[in-house]
This record gives sequence, structure tokens and C-alpha cells, in this order.
Amino acid sequence: MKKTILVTGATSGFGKAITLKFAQNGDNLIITGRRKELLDDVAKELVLTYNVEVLPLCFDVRKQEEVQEAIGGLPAKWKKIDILINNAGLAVGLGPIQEGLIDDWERMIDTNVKGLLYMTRLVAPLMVARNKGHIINIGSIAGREVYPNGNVYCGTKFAVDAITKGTRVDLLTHNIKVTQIAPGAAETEFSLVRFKGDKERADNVYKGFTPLTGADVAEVVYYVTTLPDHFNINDIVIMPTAQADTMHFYKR
Ligand code: NDP
Ligand code: 8X3
Repeated sequence: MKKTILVTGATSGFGKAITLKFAQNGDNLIITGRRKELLDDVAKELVLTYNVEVLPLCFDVRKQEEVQEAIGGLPAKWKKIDILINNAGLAVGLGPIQEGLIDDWERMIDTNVKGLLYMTRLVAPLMVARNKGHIINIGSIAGREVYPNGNVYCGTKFAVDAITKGTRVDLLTHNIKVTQIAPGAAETEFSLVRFKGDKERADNVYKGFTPLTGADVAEVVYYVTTLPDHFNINDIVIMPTAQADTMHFYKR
């Protein structure tokens, strides 16, 4: 049966790969992001290639009024969201706490924590009303272990870990699955954003080993949605084979 999937941050990286994966399987998609042109391109590609229905919603997850307008204003048929994938997120900067830029911190906290909460607050009641649904939060290995200079980004992903667990407990009696997927290093726009457009520095992160791709992450996201009703994967850490934890890489 066709499902309706809402993916935040579908203009690049994991989110874009996740939308492709679900579209290949015939599901309808609500896709979000701030970059309207890219969002519309993704929507067009999905409709033309896979003949699915796609609703692009351009908004900033940090802005509660925009989230409210977008989700509150969904036409009735699009309100039947089967799966919410809270993927939109970012790291900004990599430096010691005593030199941190408050604006970078706020961007990360507002996007990775508050944005995820705003989305969940509006979509979870729609699932509760239908007594079904699946919320998938994209965490990170950075939400399991801190690493030097990762301070606030790690903090936001530890928060995603805690919020995911709390969400699962609260939605338990509403038949809603809650899953966290926590990837290690994956080559997307992530490092380019973290290093504020410094491509050389971003490319360097992935030199000497094979990182995960958006498609790898999308495979796992899709997989956790294919299990029988009685069976949920609560939590999963996925890594490049060449990465043991946040600090240990086998680079050649
Ligand atoms: P990308 O930078 O490629 O994608 C991030 C996506 O998030 C974009 O589509 C971007 O869209 C969207 N986004 C960012 N800020 C906002 C905002 N304020 N409002 C709406 N959308 C926003 O990175 P990834 O695909 O790698 O990252 C996806 C998630 O995976 C993030 O939560 C990240 O923390 C996490 N992660 C990444 C890892 C990696 O190594 N790449 C590993 C582990 C977790 P737009 O700019 O158009 O708004
Ligand atoms: C992204 C992975 O280790 O760069 O969440 O923080 S890491």
C-alpha cells in the first residue's frame, strides 16, 4: 500500500536520497527544505521519474510560525502522514568551547533540537489521531560520543538521542513506532556547511577512506519501515567500515 512520507531536509544529502528511495517504492512524499529551487527540482524529478505525488514545502524548521503554517495548513489527504523523518540538521563550526561562536551554537540548537521538536509536536498528534505512524529521527555517532571541538553539535545530537527515547515512551500507547538512526561519517553537504563553504577543508574530511553515502543511509531508513507491525528497530548506529568511533579511522 502507498504510504505518505514526510522528509525534512530533502534538498541534499540523506534527505534527498531518502526521498528517492521511498519514491522508487511508489510512496507519496512531503518534502521540505529552505532552498526552494532545489526543493522544486527534487519534487520534479520524483514526479517525472517515479510517478508519485509530491508536496514540496519550503520553510525553515527553526521558525515555529513557518512550521505551524506549513504543517497546520496541509490539505486533509496530506495530513495522513505514515512516516515522519526528522532529518534536517547541520553542524556549524568545529572549535573549542571557549572560542565558540554563539551564532553557530544557536543555528545548531535551533535546527537540530528545536526544529525537530516543532515538527514532532505538529505531526505526532496527526499520528495519535490515526493510532498509527512511525517517527524516524536522524541522530549521529556524535550523539553517542563527544569528540574534540564537537561540543555543541555533539550536544544537539545527544539531545536527539534523549528526545527520541522520550518520544517513544510517550507514544507507546498510541501504536507509533519511534526509531533513531545514528550514522558515522557520510559524504554529503554536511562538512561544506560545517566549514562554511571551505570546500578543500570539507573534502579533506573524507580523504583516505570510503565514507557512507546518502544512499547507504536511505537503505537503512527504508529498511526500518518495512518490518511487521509488531516489530520495531528502536535504535541503530551505522558506520563506514573504516570508522570505529568518532576518533578512530583507518585511513590509507
Ligand atoms: P546536508 O547538508 O547534505 O543536508 C542537510 C539538509 O538539512 C538539507 O536538505 C538542508 O536543506 C536541511 N536543513 C538544514 N537547516 C535547515 C533548516 N533550518 N530548515 C530546513 N531545512 C534545513 O547534510 P546531511 O544529509 O549529511 O545531514 C542530514 C542529517 O544527518 C543532519 O541532521 C546531520 O546532522 C545528520 N548526520 C550527518 C552525518 C554526516 O556525516 N553527513 C552523520 C550523522 C548524522 P536547506 O539547506 O535547503 O534548508
Ligand atoms: C556527523 C558525524 O562525527 O562528523 O554527525 O559528527 S560527525
